[in-house]
Amino acid sequence: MPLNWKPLLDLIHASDSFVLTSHQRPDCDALGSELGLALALEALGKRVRIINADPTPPHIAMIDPRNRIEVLGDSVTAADAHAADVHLILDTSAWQQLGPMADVFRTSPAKKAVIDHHLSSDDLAPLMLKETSAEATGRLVLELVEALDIKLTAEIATPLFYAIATDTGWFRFPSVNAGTFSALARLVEAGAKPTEVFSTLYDQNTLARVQVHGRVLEQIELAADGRLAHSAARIVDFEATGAEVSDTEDVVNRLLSISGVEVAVVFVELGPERCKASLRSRQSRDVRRVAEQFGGGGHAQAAGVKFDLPLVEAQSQLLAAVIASLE
Ligand SMILES: [Mn+2]
Repeated sequence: MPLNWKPLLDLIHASDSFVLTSHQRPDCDALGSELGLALALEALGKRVRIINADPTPPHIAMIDPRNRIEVLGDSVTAADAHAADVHLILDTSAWQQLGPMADVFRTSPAKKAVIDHHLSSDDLAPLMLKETSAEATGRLVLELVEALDIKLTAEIATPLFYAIATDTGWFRFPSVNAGTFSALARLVEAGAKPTEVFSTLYDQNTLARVQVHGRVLEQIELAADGRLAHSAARIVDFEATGAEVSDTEDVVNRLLSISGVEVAVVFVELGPERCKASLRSRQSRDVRRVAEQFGGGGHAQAAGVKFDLPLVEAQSQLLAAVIASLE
């Protein structure tokens, strides 16, 4: 990848203290990039704090075994962040995604740089190290660590493995190439353990979660000649299983795995006149446009809508719009 790391290497070598930040609702690429880079900079004798706007979600907390990521407003203030020589933003280049850290960053007297792979881009800092073809920010951090000539340890390699594995959907997204596997090989040689990473991420379901998925899968209906699959999790399903609404998060992807299905929708009943819907689609279809008709939004292949309507009413309106979009 043709990024010129020299200006950032110079900045790093000339500085002593660093604050690393990423986007709100941080994912494994955000957190893994922060942790990998923090440990690498510490290997150079630098002082590093990781300060995010949001806490690490509990289901990925094991990426940070020493619990060193701080949350703005909890143990750390804007003034603490301003005390650093350098402020680095990882895995976003949009002011909006920084939440309350945006103001901290804007008003900081620190030198600033961004390392990111997203398309959307504000001019956050004079030093923007962006490579939109990179499969993960973790991949760019690995390149930086190697450019700094720091020995990869298991501690540095493991969070970077989390970052690349999750941002590539475990090595299957179109961004993946031979270079991805060569980077992963270096991380595994350094001590990252794919089996352990996978297991800490995906073998942590509760019985209730698996059971509520079962109820959603049992009720799948096909429409539009098998091109639309839809189902619902009702209040009664939550009561029967003891599952939480958040337990239904990814079940919609199972509906999309049915051969011939182009759009999948899972409704979740939240109350007598309140529900939401998750939409997923294959690349030929854009579900964001359908979601936007009802005030929702998201991405072309993954969108969501909230309704202040009874479940049956929301179902008939949204499914009619999806079917119309398939014509
Ligand atoms: Mn990312």
